Amino acid sequence: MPNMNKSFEKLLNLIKQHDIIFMLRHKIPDGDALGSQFGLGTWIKLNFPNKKVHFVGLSSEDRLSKIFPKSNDFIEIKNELLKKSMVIVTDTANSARIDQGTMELIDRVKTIVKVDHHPNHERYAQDNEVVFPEASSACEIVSLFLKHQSDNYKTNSDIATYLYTGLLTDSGRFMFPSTTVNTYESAIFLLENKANRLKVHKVLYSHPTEEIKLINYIQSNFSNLPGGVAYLILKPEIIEKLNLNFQKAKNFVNCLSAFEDHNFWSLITYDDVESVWRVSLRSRERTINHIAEKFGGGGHKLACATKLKTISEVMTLLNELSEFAINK
Ligand SMILES: [Mn+2]
Repeated sequence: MPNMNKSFEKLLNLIKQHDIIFMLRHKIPDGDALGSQFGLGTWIKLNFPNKKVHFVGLSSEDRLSKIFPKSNDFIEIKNELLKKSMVIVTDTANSARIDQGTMELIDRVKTIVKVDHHPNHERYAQDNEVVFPEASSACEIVSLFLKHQSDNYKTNSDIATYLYTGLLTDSGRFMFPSTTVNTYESAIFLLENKANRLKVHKVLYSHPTEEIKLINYIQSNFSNLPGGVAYLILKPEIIEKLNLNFQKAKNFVNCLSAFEDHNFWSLITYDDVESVWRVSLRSRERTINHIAEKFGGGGHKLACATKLKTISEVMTLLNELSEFAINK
């Protein structure tokens, strides 16, 4: 990837220059957000034991908490200390998505760094960017960074396990088209450093009964639109009946990918916190994030999302996706 080594050198120098480092990630964190946050932060702690590293974010009790330690709410520290500290935000394209972080905070710290693989629309870290949209995951970028430094710095089994988790989830077990030689190289490096594969696989790929029931429900009740578009509007009462919540439920969008006729698929869940319908969109091959963007959302070329107020807006989007699907 272009300029990767140069960015890596810059990141290492920035880490060396700061004694207080806050690791941040996006809201409702997935395996990649947590993996990159804890992977990089734990590596800094291991190799620079005199530095203070804080892991910031709202903790939640879900399956991923079997792999990752707890995060802390933002610790209010004195302004003069804040002025000397650095914030590293991983896996987060825009500042509004930062968990527990605001632009106000960012303005108060000395340095802010962005480590990310989303399209770089908002340059909230200005020149301090380690951003490679070609990478399958933020964990891939962090893994390659650690590998690049491996002659002089250590990586341990915990760090490798955190990063391996995000590498698997964001690449769909190496099956998404974003998977490249770099993804496998990262995996080799993490396995060499004793990533705990059995633990990660058990947490990620065996499910509690209610989740299996949800997968069965989604796979049995979706609708189709012309062009190979499959979708399901998941009513809140279904999620409730299964004792799940929308945050968990929306992660199951990809169970619609198992059908060979589906070129595009979408799972729509009701977010009762923000009172909006969350629309997750996926595509097997063709770029669709312009459609999410047109409806106020965004994301990756083949995996993107938006939030809409009404079902009729959702249907407008899905019909537009179907139009797009028909017109090759
Ligand atoms: Mn990611």
